[in-house]
Amino acid sequence: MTVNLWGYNGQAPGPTIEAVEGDKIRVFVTNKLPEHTTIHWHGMLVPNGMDGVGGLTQPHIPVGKTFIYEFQLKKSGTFMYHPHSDEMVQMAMGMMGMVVVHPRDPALHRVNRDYVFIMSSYNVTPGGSLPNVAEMTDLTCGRGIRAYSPASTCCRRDSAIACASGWAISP
Ligand SMILES: [Cu+2]
Repeated sequence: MTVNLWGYNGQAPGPTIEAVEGDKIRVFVTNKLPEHTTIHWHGMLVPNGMDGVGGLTQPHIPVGKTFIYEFQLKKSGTFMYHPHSDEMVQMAMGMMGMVVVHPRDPALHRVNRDYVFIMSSYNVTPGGSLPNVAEMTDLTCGRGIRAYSPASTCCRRDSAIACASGWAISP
């Protein structure tokens, strides 16, 4: 079965961004969708202008244009990114991804390997190739507590995403 989704760098969910606490990251977002978009950094402490809420903290990124997000990673943890621009449609089309910020101090929460899972469901009619974006497929999944921060601006569809991290602890 092949389903046409929207995503990042040709994939949905988008690539996992990994960096270290204290690093400054720069993300170039070129909008190749048929409508405007943004990226919101779910649960992350970022300057207001980098928070990605279209029409509120920044202008929507028009079709064909590039916006550069640049901010320092203030805290370690596992986070999400997704649009806050027609988000019900764009997330239902697959636009979401994860950010793993490793602690600056490797002795903090020492792990051998960090696994990230992102799960979402799509309602695709048999024989079809597009998700039905009007279908609310949420409320069946849990949410990883490390991926949620009450400080972030959040959208209802976030409950459609189950985020979890697994850690292989050294003996
Ligand atoms: Cu969110």
